[in-house]
Amino acid sequence: MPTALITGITGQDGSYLAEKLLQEGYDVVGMVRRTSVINLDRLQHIEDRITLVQGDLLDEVSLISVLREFEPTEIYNLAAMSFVPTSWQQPVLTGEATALGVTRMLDAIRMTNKAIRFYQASSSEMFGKVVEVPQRESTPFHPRSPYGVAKVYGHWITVNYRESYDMHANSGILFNHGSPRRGLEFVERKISLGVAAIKLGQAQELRLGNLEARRDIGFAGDYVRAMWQMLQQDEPGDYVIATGETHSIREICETAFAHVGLDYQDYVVSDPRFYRPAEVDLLVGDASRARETIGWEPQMTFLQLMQAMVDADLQKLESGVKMPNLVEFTTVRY
Ligand code: NAP
Ligand code: G4F
Repeated sequence: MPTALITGITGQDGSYLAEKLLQEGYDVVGMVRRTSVINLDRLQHIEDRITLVQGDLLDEVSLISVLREFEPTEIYNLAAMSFVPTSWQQPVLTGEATALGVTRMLDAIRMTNKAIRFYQASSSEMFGKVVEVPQRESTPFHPRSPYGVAKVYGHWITVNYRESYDMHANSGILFNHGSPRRGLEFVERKISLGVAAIKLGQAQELRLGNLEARRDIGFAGDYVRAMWQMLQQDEPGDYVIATGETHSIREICETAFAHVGLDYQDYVVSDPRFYRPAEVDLLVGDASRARETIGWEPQMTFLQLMQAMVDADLQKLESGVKMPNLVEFTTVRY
């Protein structure tokens, strides 16, 4: 059986990708960083079918030893400091993990086995202050946060290792994608959870930042399929993965509240504490290359995604799960 290594396996995408690779018949190895509490919530249902190993993108020695021990044929580098607001508070850490971490992994591959196929989790945040609409692979980058800058570095170092060392190094430029497993602080999950809490009488309002920003949002399960498809091609490349539709945060609220029969205007409060020092106003991707070259298409619509997320959060809260206070937890002091 082929072996695939996933960094960031404890994250949203890591869990969906692990499921996909198991279905495709891989031995799945997941790299997990050391934490004082082991958090494998997203992997509970497949924990006995995967191998977990300690390692950290900040530590190249750990990467080399994981590669030597497990000899993967494919590596999916999903690990990163992935929350944009935190990147202003922790810009150096963001650069170490999200940017230099990519070099550490690419170099570990170069030193152990150059034939390993590599996927880098690049981001539409690289387009930032967009210079064309929709954004495609050729659109110039203008990142608007330390996170976006770090992802631009990760993208270009991937391209450089491909060109310098003839490696099968791929950059997937993925637009926003959520799911019921999305981190609680990202806007579509914060909204689905807020709607569920309000519907059940556990909250009275939902405090958000800029409601006018627009995002192209798909389902994580569809997006991890694209990652796998990229590594099955004879030639490596860069691909935009997006739905081609864009929705404002206000529309996300409208959709999610309407699903439980409520009007968002009665509950949503725009709170300056959630505004960013520099905003990415409009993201909408053109995934034509992915459609034509690797045959990728999204399957879940925006409406289906938001409804599934609200339903999952209703179920979670009804079952008595306690959620953290998102206002205190994610308000960022710049
Ligand atoms: P996520 O849920 O935040 O998961 C991030 C993962 O990275 C977690 O497993 C985390 O481990 C791990 N990690 C962080 N720092 C690490 C380090 N120094 N060493 C090893 N592991 C580390 O993110 P996601 O939504 O699944 O996204 C996956 C990747 O795609 C990220 O690189 C993200 O930047 C990128 N991306 C995401 C989207 C999106 O909309 N979801 C779009 C474009 C690109 P812990 O569990 O220990 O924290
Ligand atoms: O959900 P967000 O925090 O996601 P953002 O910044 O677009 O980044 C996500 O997508 C990227 C791909 O484009 C990934 F690379 C990255 O790792 C991450 O997954 O914010 C989305 C928008 C922003 O414009 C923000 O200003 O929602 C706006 N927003 C309004 N109120 C809010 C809130 N965002 C958050 N997180 N919380 C709010 O209360």
